[in-house]
Amino acid sequence: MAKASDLFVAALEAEGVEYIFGIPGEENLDLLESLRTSSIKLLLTRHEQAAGFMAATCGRLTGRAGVCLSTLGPGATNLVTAAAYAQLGAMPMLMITGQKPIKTSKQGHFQIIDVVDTMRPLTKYTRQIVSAGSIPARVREAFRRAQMERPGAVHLELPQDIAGDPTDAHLLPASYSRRPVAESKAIAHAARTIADARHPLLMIGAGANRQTTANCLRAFIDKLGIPFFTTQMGKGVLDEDSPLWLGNAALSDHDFVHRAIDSADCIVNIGHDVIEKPPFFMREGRRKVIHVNYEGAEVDAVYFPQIEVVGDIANAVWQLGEALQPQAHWDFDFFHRVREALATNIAKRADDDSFPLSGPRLVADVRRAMGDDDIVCLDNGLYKIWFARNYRCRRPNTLLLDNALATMGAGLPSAIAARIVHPDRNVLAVCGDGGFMMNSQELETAVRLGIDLTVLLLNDNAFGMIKWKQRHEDYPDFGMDLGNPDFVKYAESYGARGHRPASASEFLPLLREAIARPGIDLIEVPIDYSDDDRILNEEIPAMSAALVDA
Ligand SMILES: Cc1ncc(C[n+]2csc(CCOP(=O)(O)OP(=O)(O)O)c2C)c(N)n1
Repeated sequence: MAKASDLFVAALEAEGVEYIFGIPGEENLDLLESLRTSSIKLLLTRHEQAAGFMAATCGRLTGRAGVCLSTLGPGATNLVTAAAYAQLGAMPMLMITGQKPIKTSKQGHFQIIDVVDTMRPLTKYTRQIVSAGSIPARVREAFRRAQMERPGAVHLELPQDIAGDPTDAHLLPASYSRRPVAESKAIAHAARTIADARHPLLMIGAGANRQTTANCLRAFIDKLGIPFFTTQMGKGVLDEDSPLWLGNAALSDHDFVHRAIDSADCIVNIGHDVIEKPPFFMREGRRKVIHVNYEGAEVDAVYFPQIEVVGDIANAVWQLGEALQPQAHWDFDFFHRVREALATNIAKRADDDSFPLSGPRLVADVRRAMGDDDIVCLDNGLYKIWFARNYRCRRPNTLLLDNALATMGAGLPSAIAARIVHPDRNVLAVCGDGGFMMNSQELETAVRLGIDLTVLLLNDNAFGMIKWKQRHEDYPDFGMDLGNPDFVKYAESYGARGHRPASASEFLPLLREAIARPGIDLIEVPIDYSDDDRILNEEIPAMSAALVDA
């Protein structure tokens, strides 16, 4: 007979779990003891929310469920935002929570909330383990659900008394399974529609960044020469230095890329996830939208594709590539003019030496400092628009941003997780002063774990993104300004290094040194968003309109 918690941990090992992020409570003590002697590393964090963000990011980068742990009640409710983050962002993640004994308990209702039901709208699967014998099936099913398309969050509650029970149950082997592929008539119909179009365009979405679709997509565009743009979470699937890259749909409308979208008569949406902010507005009429994804399109007022190709994305792209030849009547001239205009526009502000730093200069310098495989992890703030728009990714999943829950507070935890998954790559967290302070305590986690990391802290002493929207909507300035600690001293108090450049030209050398140095460096960069509204809402729309009129 084995102890239930030992069997539980053996089941996690069999699923390939290498580490668990979290904070235990007394209800997890059996599980903790079983972990102590296992191959799995327990990585303590300073807040369960951060543990969840880390686990979700591990899932996002590996395709295998990242695992986090908390106690019952307050620990479990602290996981709620991370559950939503994983669920909306399609990141495979397992949350394990403890619970008071369920057979007899001397503690009444102390600390008890219904965690299983709390997690129901935020997960694909949430179960209490009611007997030791059910552990193998529950754990296997949790991983299967978390990892299958569309991936997301799952939750298992292991009550204290069940964890200590004896059991003779055996683990269940994983099944061999392949994703279904798109049916040949759907492929033929889509291929005919693309071939018949005059200005076809590809859109690469979040789903294409999950599985290995990059090789098939590269072969597809190399053969056919069809230009592409991306959603925020589709960035990096294809090299954005490609002459076929037309930009990112980071803004809602009127950027250069939207002029290309407006003139396309067929858009092939590869891996579009409706959870992302709509990358373009649908139009009734002649323009055809083809949905290529693991699942059918969820139709709503902002998304109603006419053709659906449902099945494994890489296979669908390969089949489409086989079925198509470049067509003499395809006309991409306007798209190429859009690309040149965007490139000129991005280059124009890349050396802006105003200080506090501007968003475009910041992004240009980060790109100069980071290698092709290095990873930038964004928190959530106004700078996200500049990164999505101006940062050209060269490899899949090298700009981790959240255009799904779009939560603040995930920048630093996701960067810690990215470095754990990829210790051979440089990792940079980019946070606003607002978002950073939501999980800044994880600097201690990073220092304790000996993680090499650079943190860019963009300081405008405000909730800049909302301040921008407030100003744009002509409200008076109210409720947005913050006081802040001395971030250099704050970093130093954790045992990290703190820096603050005094001019635009000091920033890049400082960043390069920080990236090259082991340990943790925090660079506080004063940032100026005061011109962003004019640039994003007046200058760019006017310039892109001129392109159409030309
Ligand atoms: C957890 C959470 N709370 C509130 C918001 C709403 N929100 C979005 S961006 C933002 C301001 C972010 O400020 P900061 O991190 O300083 O970045 P900045 O925009 O100033 O660069 C707020 C409050 C959110 N997305 N997530």
